[in-house]
Amino acid sequence: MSEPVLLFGADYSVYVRICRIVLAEKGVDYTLHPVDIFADGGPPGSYLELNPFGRIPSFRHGTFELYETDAITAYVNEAFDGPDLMPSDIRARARARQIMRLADTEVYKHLVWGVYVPWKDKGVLPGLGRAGLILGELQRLAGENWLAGGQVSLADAHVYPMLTYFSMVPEGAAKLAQFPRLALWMEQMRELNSVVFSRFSEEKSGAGSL
Ligand SMILES: N[C@@H](CCC(=O)N[C@@H](CS)C(=O)NCC(=O)O)C(=O)O
Repeated sequence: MSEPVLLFGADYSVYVRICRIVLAEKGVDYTLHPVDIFADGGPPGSYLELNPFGRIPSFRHGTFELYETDAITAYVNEAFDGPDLMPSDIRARARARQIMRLADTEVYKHLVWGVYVPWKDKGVLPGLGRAGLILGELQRLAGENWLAGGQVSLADAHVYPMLTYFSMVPEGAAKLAQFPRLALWMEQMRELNSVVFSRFSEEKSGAGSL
């Protein structure tokens, strides 16, 4: 499949970064087409033809268009050569999917929007809420080396950008350190080229913006 691959979104976005990590792990050449959802007046009207909800990312491969990150990453994993980013074992695959949904429903909602965003936007830390529960559960579910087993999977790509923002909050980093296997996994992730190449600007500059 040599049709061009385009990813639409912004490099500050958790969900865009998930796709970028997956594309890089698969070795897929792609162009990141910038779409800023926080621009005055929102994203350009033409973007709504790709995603009528105005959320990022969206994806195009040739003429095939998709939005929703889990659909994009599953498609990329299946449509391109490169390592299979879902475990072959049925139960490990189920675990990967469980972890990804947990990331969407708990990590993104409570640790990114509930902790990082108010801290960054208003300098307010509303409390860590259910961080202990969420991190404990992630650590309990995690495999030996990577989240869903012996190899990097879509689950690793899904969780890492979210926990990166959480760990930019000093109290978040301290909380994460209480879960040593998870903290070790974060360190391991940080070394991957796919993760280095998709770094948030705050990781490079120390500033803060979602
Ligand atoms: N369920 C969507 C969530 C994507 C999402 O929430 N993206 C954020 C940026 S990280 C966004 O576009 N937010 C703007 C909005 O919700 O209006 C997916 O998996 O792609």
